[in-house]
Amino acid sequence: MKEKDIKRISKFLSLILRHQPEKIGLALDSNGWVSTKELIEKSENNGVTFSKETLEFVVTSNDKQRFAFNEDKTKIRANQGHSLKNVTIVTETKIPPLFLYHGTVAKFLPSIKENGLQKMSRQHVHLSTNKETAIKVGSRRGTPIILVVRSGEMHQQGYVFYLSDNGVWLTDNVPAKFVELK
Ligand code: HQG
Repeated sequence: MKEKDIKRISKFLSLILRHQPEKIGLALDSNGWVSTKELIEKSENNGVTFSKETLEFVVTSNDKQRFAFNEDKTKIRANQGHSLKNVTIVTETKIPPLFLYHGTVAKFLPSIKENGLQKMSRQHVHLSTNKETAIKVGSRRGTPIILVVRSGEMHQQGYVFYLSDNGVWLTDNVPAKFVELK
């Protein structure tokens, strides 16, 4: 299978499983799952055709492990990144490392300095344990700026963190006083 086709299906899955399942007449359950069979059928009805084997390949080969099947692979969901409001993916709170990183771009800095890091259209602020990931995330929008979040201190003060199944640290918001410019 061509890289280009894998990417196209992966992007389509991100759209459907994180943001707009209704676009193809799907509804996610309260934990973000949909029937694998229904996903394949409804995608095909909407002009995006792939087999179960292709779907499995896209899921397992995904660079960020964005998607996951349940045990018997009858259901699939995205591991993080949702903008849909009524879906709960991460439930277990976790103690974060002392510092976490966030990649952004210069034009957002004045607002971040004033308002802290906000979840914007997603369910959570996304943070990573390593700078390299933050550089990649920031690079999606231009020259990356890396921010360091004093997550250990936040935790001590009662802020709650979650860790998605694919290793992304999530929190509701990061007040400006915990954010440092690297
Ligand atoms: C910025 C991708 C102004 C924030 C990535 C970011 C990630 C503010 C943008 C995942 C702000 C939101 C998430 C404030 C935050 N004022 N701007 N107060 N607070 N921002 O896409 O973290 O490939 O919702 O810096 O790799 O960029 O899709 O968040 O630039 O893991 O799996 O507002 O999405 O994953 O953008 O990316 P996003 P993000 P996937």
